[in-house]
Amino acid sequence: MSNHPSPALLAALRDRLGPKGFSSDSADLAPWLEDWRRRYHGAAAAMLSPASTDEVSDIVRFCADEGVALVPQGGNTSMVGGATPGPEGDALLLSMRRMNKMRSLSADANVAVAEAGVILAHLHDAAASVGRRFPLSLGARGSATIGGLVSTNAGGTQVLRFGTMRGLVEGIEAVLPDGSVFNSLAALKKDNRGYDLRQLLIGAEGTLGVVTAATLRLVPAVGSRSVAWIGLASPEKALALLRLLDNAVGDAVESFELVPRQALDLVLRHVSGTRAPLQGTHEWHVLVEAVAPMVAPDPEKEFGRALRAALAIGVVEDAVIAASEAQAEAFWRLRDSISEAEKKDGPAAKHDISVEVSTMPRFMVEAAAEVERRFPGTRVVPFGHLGDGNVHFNVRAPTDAAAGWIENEGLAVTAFVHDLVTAAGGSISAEHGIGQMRLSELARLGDPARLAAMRAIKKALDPKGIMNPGKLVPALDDAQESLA
Ligand code: 2HG
Ligand code: ZN
Repeated sequence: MSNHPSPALLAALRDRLGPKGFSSDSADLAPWLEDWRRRYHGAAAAMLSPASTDEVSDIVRFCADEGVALVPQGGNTSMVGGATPGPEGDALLLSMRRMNKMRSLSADANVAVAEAGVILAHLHDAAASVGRRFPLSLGARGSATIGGLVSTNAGGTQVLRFGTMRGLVEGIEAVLPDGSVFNSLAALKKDNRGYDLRQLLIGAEGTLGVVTAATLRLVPAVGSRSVAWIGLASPEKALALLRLLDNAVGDAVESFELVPRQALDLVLRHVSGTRAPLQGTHEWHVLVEAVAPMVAPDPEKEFGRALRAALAIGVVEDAVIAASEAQAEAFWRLRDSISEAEKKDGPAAKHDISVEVSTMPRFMVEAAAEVERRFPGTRVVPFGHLGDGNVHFNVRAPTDAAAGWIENEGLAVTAFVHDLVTAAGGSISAEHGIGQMRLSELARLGDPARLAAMRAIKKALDPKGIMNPGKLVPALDDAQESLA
């Protein structure tokens, strides 16, 4: 249990950070004390907004001295309440948004060094300005920040070829829970000096320290891209198509996103200016993006040829290749709006699951049938990153569900889904992390050896428990509580 910040600590922090770096004004704090989904409402005595690593280091040192907890936050786009403080009000919110400098950007070295508060879309623009690209992308790219993306090992819609953040981070600078600065920004291809602290900090959700900057891998800019919207009969057919495209155009396929008819309907109903790309009705769709660097020989032709072959052998029901960048963007808007449309439509028990890629089509269809049978009136709308074996297996509440469905019946649905995933050898959190939302489920279903190791690492690096408490690392009694 952490301590409440004393007036002396708050005064010292105010002095150190100045007016731009310290606020205890409730109107300033309010938007940052609630998560994107409006599921978690926290409290904090102040919001600290450092502008440099030195300031972060002093903040952490001052707080460690008094045993006061810190909750790091970037763009506040966590899907699992990972950046929202608890309701007790004894933690301080540590906003990293003012640390938003690109420290360096080199097309020759193929890396960018970005501070934690750099917004993903700004990194995309910066990389493009030197003829390179940072390949990871997601719907929240206009507000998600590098520190949060690193700390959650973010995935998104472009993982297929270049991997998650783990595969794209080449160096890290972080402030550890005693205030010391871990500087490992050098992009060393080989480094065998023991435990890889960088990898430990990636995906640690701020529980082992605060990421202040990262060295990120850049890849060649897009020479041309082919974006297609494809209608098909089943997830099995979708996976067959992915293998077919793999053979035809290799790793040019960078996105392979599954969209069920119901998810498309939600977007068309709730998001203005959207229209269905295909004329007929299809139970399933995939959005495919194939990218070729500047030098590739006529990739569009190969991609079109492969799709026509898929159509001829019945893998695909119908398909349209975007005829312009504007049309490609319109296809992507349909995909990227699913979360928003779903939120507008009503309550759902959300799940972010993975199983082995080859087993996902069958798993998701069978699991959806079992859920709908066991919980009459629910509808499963699984969508997302089929090419990564990761779908958002979201279960919509029955239309006549009472208020509070998520916190009541929804919990039983979640336990049921997670039991099925665990039995299939999969993960209950493929890309969104654990935060506070999945803590009790991780405690209930996590491998005991893994949980014991996580607790031991947390205790060793953060003995006072001041870094983002109540997130990611389950306490021994966390299996009792649950929130979908
Ligand atoms: C996506 O893939 C995001 O669109 C959000 O990870 C998923 O809202 C969701 O369940
Ligand atoms: Zn996703």
